[in-house]
Amino acid sequence: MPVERTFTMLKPGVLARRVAGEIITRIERKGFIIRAVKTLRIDRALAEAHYAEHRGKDFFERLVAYITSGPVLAMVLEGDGAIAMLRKLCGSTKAEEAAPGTIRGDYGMHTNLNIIHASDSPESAAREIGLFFRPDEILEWEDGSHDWI
Ligand code: 3AN
Repeated sequence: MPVERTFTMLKPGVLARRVAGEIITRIERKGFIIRAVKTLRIDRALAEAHYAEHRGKDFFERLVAYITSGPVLAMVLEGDGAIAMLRKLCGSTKAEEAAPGTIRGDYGMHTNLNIIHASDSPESAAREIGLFFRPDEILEWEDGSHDWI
């Protein structure tokens, strides 16, 4: 699998519920390396840019209202096949379909309030990383663990 970067965001509620550490632990334990991390409060313009593909859908306004309702924790993750791997770790979009053991399956009852975003393609990952991080905020270093992760 090629080494990829992906974008993830722990959505509002995660910091308030004090579960950010648990979720980051799952991500790290799987083998992803954190290349960048920040907390921020998303404004409407960034929310609309991030979710541009959903503009016009019936849940768009609720989605923007939710994502701007409190601070989020954004990260750039790297790993072999990272984009598909993280989607698998997150589980299905619909709360009732997200399997137990996945992040969405274990941390939420409502699709419109799901707690994690993960890029769905290399194009989305590049676009989303660019929306949230400057190049100099993404750290490059060799941690020496590639053979065993
Ligand atoms: P994913 O986040 O799994 O890529 P998308 O891109 O289809 O799923 O949807 C983006 C976000 O919009 C979801 N994470 C979820 O919070 C919300 N969402 C998606 N579909 C619905 C829906 N039918 N009703 C309410 N909210 C939805």
